[in-house]
Amino acid sequence: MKSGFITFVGKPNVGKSSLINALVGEKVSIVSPKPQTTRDRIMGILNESDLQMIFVDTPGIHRPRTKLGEYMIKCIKDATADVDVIVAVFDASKGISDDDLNRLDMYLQSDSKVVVVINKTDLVSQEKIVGMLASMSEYIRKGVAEVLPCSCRKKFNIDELKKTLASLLPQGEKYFLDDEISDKPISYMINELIREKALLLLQDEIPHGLGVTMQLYEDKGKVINIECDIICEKDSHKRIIIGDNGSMIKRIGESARRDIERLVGKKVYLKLFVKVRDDWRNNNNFITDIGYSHR
Ligand SMILES: Nc1nc2c(ncn2[C@@H]2O[C@H](COP(=O)(O)OP(=O)(O)OP(=O)(O)O)[C@@H](O)[C@H]2O)c(=O)[nH]1
Ligand SMILES: [Mg+2]
Repeated sequence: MKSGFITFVGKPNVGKSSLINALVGEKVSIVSPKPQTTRDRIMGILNESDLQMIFVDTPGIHRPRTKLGEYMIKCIKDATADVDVIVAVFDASKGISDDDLNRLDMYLQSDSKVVVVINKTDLVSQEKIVGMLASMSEYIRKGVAEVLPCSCRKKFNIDELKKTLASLLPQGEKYFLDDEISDKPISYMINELIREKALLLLQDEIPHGLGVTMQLYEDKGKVINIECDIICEKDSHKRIIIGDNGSMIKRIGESARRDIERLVGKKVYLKLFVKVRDDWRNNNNFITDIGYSHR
């Protein structure tokens, strides 16, 4: 039996959450084209008869400007300490910066094994990929266990990545029960799905300031009644989220409900409300209330 923790790190939007969802085969972490979609440490668990892989998703590395941002950076630090493998993810279309390389050196100084994934290879030429792989050869000498080009979009090398990561795990017993796919409760996953739909449907200036809290979860047997608040920071945002005659909130709700029904395996009645909470991302108590806390 092999088991262990594998943390994915990298800049915002490189595809960390997409890779973890592809490896687990379920949507455990939300995905959007907007940077800083993931705000927390989220575990996605893959079980096989003789193997348990615990993939740890993290927020994208950025310079924090709010208390929530500081929490996100702390998540990355906590999630890279004492894990079996650190997977440094890069976006092939963006290249690898000196900053990225400094961080890679830092991971190599830890006790964790280090794997490099160059994701989104579908966006660049074969030549560019070959060049990036060549530039990584020095890091193989420095101790990087493997450098893998991947594409979530084309499902390229995902199985190869899984095999590589499994081979790096130590012998050990399972940490989670076989039917668990995440360390987060169902309410957290539902709130996140609603946030994902809002991120996908709303304009650029609003999404960073959005939060979702659950007010009601009532399992009536065949159906589940759920009520959630979408929290934003300005009245003008509230108007946009609601939309003309409630059209936008309706779209967010319908799209979220479909995903939630898939997750819970039952019919769902979802009611959404929009609330304004001035500068909530700088209010530590509210950040904890909204579910961003793993201590
Ligand atoms: N073309 C292409 N797009 C991809 C690939 N993998 C992910 N994406 C897209 O890239 C965007 C960001 O993906 P995420 O998985 O949310 O990225 P992330 O690194 O988790 O981002 P943060 O949580 O913000 O740090 C989404 O629009 C994905 O659909 C890929 O292999 N190719
Ligand atoms: Mg993410």
